[in-house]
Amino acid sequence: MTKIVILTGAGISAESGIETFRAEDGLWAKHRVEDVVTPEGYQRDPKRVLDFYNERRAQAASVEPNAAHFALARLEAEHDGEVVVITQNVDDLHERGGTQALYHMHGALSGALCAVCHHRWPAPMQMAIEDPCPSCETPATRPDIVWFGEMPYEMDTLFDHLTQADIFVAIGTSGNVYPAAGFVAEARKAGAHTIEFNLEKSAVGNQFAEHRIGPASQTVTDWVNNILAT
Ligand code: BV8
Repeated sequence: MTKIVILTGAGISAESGIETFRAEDGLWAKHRVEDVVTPEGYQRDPKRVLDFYNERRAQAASVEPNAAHFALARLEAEHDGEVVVITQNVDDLHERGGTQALYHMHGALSGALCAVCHHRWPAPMQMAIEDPCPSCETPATRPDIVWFGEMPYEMDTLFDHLTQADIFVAIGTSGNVYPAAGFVAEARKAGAHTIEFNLEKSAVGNQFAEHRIGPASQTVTDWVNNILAT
């Protein structure tokens, strides 16, 4: 019974119409990272940050999961071993594609967090900085998202999954951001077979035993079909 652990990045959502970070026309071409994906940026100009995530929350709500999301849900439903998806993405396309065992290690657009008392609640579609926290009533609302310099969620659990993986797969991630980019090394150390699905080799591509180059909607679907056929 092989356990399969899958890490996904912005590239798995690209064919659904959600821009990635590092493509020429991507998010980092329009916004400075330090302004919108750091706690300092939020302190400096919370409205700019909330607007950035309001825009992405609206975009995510307007697109659909693609064949790669559905293929991963089918793999989880039909594979006889455990399948776990760890996503760096904050959209809800894996959920809407049917994946159950899912970790949003960088948080999710669907979550709101109080920057003062750390209360969490379901995010409204549009966040406003004057929204009072439902718990402490301070107007300090922020998206429940992990910014640079903040600790990704459930890291102990994620490392447990990595050490138990028989197959570790990374789909649509450029391998620039840690600790996610270090997962392949952890999985290899534990003896997993490693496969990278991308349009090109990522920054940690040399650490993978196998590469499937092409659009994830095609390469992931083909991979799942032949895993389930054997
Ligand atoms: C932490 C928020 C510690 C959500 C994000 C020096 C060395 C090592 C590390 C560091 C360092 N200096 C600083 C660090 C730490 C830092 C980091 O890694 N910096 C990098 C830039 C060097 N990391 C952190 O700060 C992390 N926290 O380390 O905490 C700590 C310790 C103790 C106590 C407290 C803290 C937190 C990192 C999380 C930051 N948040 N986003 C959001 O707004 O979305 S990062 C953001 O970029 C995403 O979340 C994602 O994780 C990340 C990478 O993006 P990708 O998903 O890879 O997307 P990208 O566009 O880059 O690539 C897309 C890929 O898809 C491409 O390869 C492309 O070819 C491919 N593709 C495109 N289309 C397709 C496709 N593939 C297949 N099919 C297609 N159709």
